[in-house]
Amino acid sequence: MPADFNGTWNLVSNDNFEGYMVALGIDFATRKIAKMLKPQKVIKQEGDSFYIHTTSTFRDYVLQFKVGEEFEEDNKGLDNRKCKTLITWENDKLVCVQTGEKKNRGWTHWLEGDDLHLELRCENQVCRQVFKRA
Ligand code: ECB
Repeated sequence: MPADFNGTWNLVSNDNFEGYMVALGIDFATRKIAKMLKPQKVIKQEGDSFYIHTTSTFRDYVLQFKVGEEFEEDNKGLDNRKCKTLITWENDKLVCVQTGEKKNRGWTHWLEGDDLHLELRCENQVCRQVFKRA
């Protein structure tokens, strides 16, 4: 039985989101707004099928996938670059590789105590986000 990420989660910390956005080429004005946000994640998980809705007052992003099945991701409303995306289990961690124009792009989700962790990677930048149950 893999980890259970189901729930509604609120962002409580967001380390180096600025560096991650710069690596993605997000413009200054958008970064200024984006770094003020406190996004919420709604995660629905049934076995290896996932629905992750990241919501904020500024932009929303929905990702639906099955673990182990590569798909094309459009990153609409984020950097808008298309990637070939593959998410796999590494023990109880959900590891995403986003293959495309940007090197070393991807993310990892895991649970630690009552917290949801998300590490976002692009090129040489790592952003660390922590969420608590709403
Ligand atoms: C959708 C809320 C954040 C909106 C930020 C708006 C503009 C900044 C543009 C690009 C920055 C790149 C990413 C934003 C950070 C978080 C959004 C979702 C990150 C993500 O891919 O989460 C995964 C794992 O939970 C599911 O899509």
